Amino acid sequence: MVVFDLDGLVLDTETLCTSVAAEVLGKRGVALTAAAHSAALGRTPSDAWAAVAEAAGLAAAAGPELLAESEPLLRARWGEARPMPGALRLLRHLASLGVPVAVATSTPRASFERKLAGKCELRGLLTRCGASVACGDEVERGKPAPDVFELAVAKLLLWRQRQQQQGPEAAAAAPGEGDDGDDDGGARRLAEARALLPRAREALAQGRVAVFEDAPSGVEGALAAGARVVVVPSLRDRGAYPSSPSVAADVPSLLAFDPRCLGLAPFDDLVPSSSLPSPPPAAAAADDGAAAARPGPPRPRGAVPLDPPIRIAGSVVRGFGRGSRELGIPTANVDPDVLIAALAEAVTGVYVGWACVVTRRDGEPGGDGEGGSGGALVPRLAASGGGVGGEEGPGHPGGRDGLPPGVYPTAVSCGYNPQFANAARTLEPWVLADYGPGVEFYGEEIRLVIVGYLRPEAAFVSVPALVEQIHADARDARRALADARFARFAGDAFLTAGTGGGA
Ligand code: RBF
Ligand code: MG
Repeated sequence: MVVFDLDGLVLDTETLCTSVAAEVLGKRGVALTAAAHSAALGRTPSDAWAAVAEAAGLAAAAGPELLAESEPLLRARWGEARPMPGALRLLRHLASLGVPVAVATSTPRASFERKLAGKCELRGLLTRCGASVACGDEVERGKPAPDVFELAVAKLLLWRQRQQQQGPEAAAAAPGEGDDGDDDGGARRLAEARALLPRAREALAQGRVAVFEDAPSGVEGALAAGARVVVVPSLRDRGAYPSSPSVAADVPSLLAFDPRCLGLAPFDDLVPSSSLPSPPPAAAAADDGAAAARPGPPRPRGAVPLDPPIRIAGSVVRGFGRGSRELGIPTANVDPDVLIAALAEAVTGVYVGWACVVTRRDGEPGGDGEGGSGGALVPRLAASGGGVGGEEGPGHPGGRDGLPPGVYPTAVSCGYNPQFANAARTLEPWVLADYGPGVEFYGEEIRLVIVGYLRPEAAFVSVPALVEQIHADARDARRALADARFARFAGDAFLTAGTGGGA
């Protein structure tokens, strides 16, 4: 049995919560500090706002006020929350294996419904076992108490009991299996599930339940319930997470999770990348220390397909200047504000994708990437040679500085560059083309369709070892992008359309 947390693990609600929290705190002249964020993560809304109020040094009464003020703002925006990368893939895999899944969330039932409204496949996968969803308003104590995890398991046991009594079809279609805890059927089912709590605790104690969590309070609750825990941290502060032998895996992204660590069949969707031997192992991985200390089974060489791919457009900003000067790897750093809006703070890793650079034709110097303002945006090629399958070679018309237009294979690094312990997250596409000297993208708009995940970010024994790994990533990117599953995205309308409207 596998139990999923929702917020920050399956759904990117973090970005929304952070923006609304900043808004309501801002009115009081207070900023959302890392400590407040960390204290609130994973908790029920009233616990979360109480923690934020306390961390911000506000009066105790501010907690309920902040809750009341934020609730309508969030309610209107839950639909915007996107699935976290790798969540659908994992849920599809578990469904194909017939592994029962449940949800244990701090969110109240009504918010759960709003967050998943319109996300039919995700909702279907999360609720396929008789809607075994335990919500924050169905238990006395929220996380870090174990209650909501125990209730989720009890709901799964109830589903299984019904299946055995009535056969699978009847259990799936049983009346009263709606999710609404308010109607009589829902209330009766909740009572029936509660009656199974002792058996749920037994199953947990026997190690038959794995929980996926992103928040320290959730990890604590899952461990207290006796579950094996897969930690996919939303916070960079490793010290915030309890450690325990019951932590089955600690991965920076669901995309890096290998089901074999729970004794399940591996994924079979990897797009083959480099045929070369694996690069030298990382000495340490600052952004996933626990995972590095406990290496799992060897990772197969290949890229994990992102479905849907991640589409990002933004202006190119100056990075640390390290890329080209120190490493010989000229990355075209994307505007950090675009990155913050597009991908949850916790999303990091090395990816492969397609890129094109878009130039303003009407003499607009590009500036701050206000896509759509000013003159027409014309896709052009970033550099010469090495285009799609080598077809965009010399002689292709257009572009300035002799750089023909086109779409290029790209290796993308997203994260905190643990080798250099950066404080801020960067999105650094390395457009794989033959750069002439002095080619600059600064101020221009880059469009990216990120289609595959290669590996977690890491720190290496030395900078040359990092550079060697980055070159291996580039080879992996070229090889994987030649596969039909990735190659087709070179023609993605997001890249080829001539108008703005990116980010
Ligand atoms: N930086 C790291 O600290 N760890 C990495 O694992 C890492 N992987 C990268 C992979 C690729 C394909 C690229 C283009 C960059 C990577 N970087 C990584 C970022 C690199 O450190 C960065 O480009 C320079 O520090 C310049 O800012
Ligand atoms: Mg969470």
